[in-house]
Amino acid sequence: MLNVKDKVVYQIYPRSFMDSNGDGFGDLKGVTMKLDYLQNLGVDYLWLTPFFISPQVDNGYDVADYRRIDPKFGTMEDFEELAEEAKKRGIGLMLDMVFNHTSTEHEWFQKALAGDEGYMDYYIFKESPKDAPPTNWQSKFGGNAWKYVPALKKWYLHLFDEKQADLNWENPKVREELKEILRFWKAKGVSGFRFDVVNLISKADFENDSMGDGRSHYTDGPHVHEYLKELVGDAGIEDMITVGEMSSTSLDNCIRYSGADEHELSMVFHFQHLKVDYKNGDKWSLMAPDLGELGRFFVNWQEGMQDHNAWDALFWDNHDQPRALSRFGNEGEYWEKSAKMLAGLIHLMRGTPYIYQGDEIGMTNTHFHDIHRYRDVESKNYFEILKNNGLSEEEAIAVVDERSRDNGRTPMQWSAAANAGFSTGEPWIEVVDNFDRINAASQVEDENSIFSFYKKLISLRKSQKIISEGRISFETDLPVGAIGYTREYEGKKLCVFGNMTSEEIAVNDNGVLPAGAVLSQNDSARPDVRDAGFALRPYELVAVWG
Ligand code: TEU
Repeated sequence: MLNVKDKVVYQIYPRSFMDSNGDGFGDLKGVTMKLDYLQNLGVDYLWLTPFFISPQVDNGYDVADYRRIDPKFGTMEDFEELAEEAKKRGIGLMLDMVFNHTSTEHEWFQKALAGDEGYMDYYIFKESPKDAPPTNWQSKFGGNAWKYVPALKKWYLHLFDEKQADLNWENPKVREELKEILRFWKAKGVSGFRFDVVNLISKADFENDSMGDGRSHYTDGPHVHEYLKELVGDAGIEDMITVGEMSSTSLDNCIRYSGADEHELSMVFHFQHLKVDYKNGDKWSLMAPDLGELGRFFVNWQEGMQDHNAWDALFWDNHDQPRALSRFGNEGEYWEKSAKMLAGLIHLMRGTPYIYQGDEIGMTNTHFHDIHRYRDVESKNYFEILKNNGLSEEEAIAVVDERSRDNGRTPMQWSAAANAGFSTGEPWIEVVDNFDRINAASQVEDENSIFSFYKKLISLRKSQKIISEGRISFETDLPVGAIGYTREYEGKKLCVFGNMTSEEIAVNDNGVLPAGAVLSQNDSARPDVRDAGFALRPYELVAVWG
């Protein structure tokens, strides 16, 4: 298997990254225009979220043709140019494969709708009276997960939007089709793949869920490991970089998805750390982050994955998440410090770090406060659901402001120019109004900027094997709000502490800190950190080598 331990991936949401033709919509040529910026940052791979033909009901996660490029994003020539130019700069491309479902506009689904039984078997159609869906499962975007088709007198399953129909992986023909798609893109020279919600592909049964929303019936299902091994093996992608997005998964399953000897994936995304501010586990119920829970998550998963030689993707943000800086950091007084602390905390851990576009310059949530300024299907659905559940407009929008996926989807803030330098036209979604202060142009040359701190973290991973290869063990007796761990490699040590609060936190380390270099957010030495019992300043990150 490919060694991914010293690699860093940068995630691009193309529609919001850079618009080359002024239509307000980011495109592939826009990505090519920014390759020098990405090379300067020092990343190894770009994960591009879907740019395939799609009605864009779920921003491209509803694919209608996996081999063709949506004209909104450009052409196949644009893609080839991007791949070639990236390669010249030592950067590989990872494509996003949405294989749990297709758009209902996909040719396969259209044939199914026309009554072609072969293609009906590509999806999950069930019989049930027209007023009684086959099960009580809930769609992840709200409402029942089944849609009735009168002409067929059948229901089809959609775990996401009703325009996203779940594929039937039990059908070997479906699995063959998907392998062919991987072979197609491999032949185009891509370096790897990200697999969307890939732990949902094997449905256990189609029974009512008496306890919950249905997820126990299809999450990490009975054949998922078998199907993944088959897909990866047959498509010949075992030596490529691969990452699976795992929804509501377990440590045991992640150990299998990414275990060194399992022949499934290079690594996994999982989300337990991004649910620590969900009240009673409900994304749409606000609560301050439970930092004790966050600390326990890191201990259990980092050490648990290590114990079984499995590998994590390290990330705070992606296109489905509010900005971690707004969520766990501080947008005001400690904007810069908390952005750097959050970055350092995960970049020095065991796993492969992912940077989501804009994190490297400290981008924040939208603060739109008006449902009409939001674009995401999930945000719009839940705004209505919250109101139906009795919340006032004001209360509902306050929740959407905190939790909307659009928080991570606003245009990349390149400069203080109009539309943050993203587009000369009107952007498909508004730019956050802090772009005059928070933008790439003001940071690239500044050696104390957030951007430069990310650059340093990336180059450290490449020069210090203790970061890419070292063992990790966590300090479990720190006060809540502080996270601390030690990496060890060939007799050397690296101790890392982060303060996730705006209060000082006393760390009693009994003088065990090693006597080497110190990294802190301002790169100014902190000689006092080696005193037994030093105080971590608000949002401070301290890393000490020995
Ligand atoms: O997301 C999967 C997923 O379940 C969550 O990230 C979800 O969007 C969120 O928790 C809802 O609260 C993936 C993609 O990343 C996302 O953009 C797609 O909408 C989704 O799959 C369907 O393809």
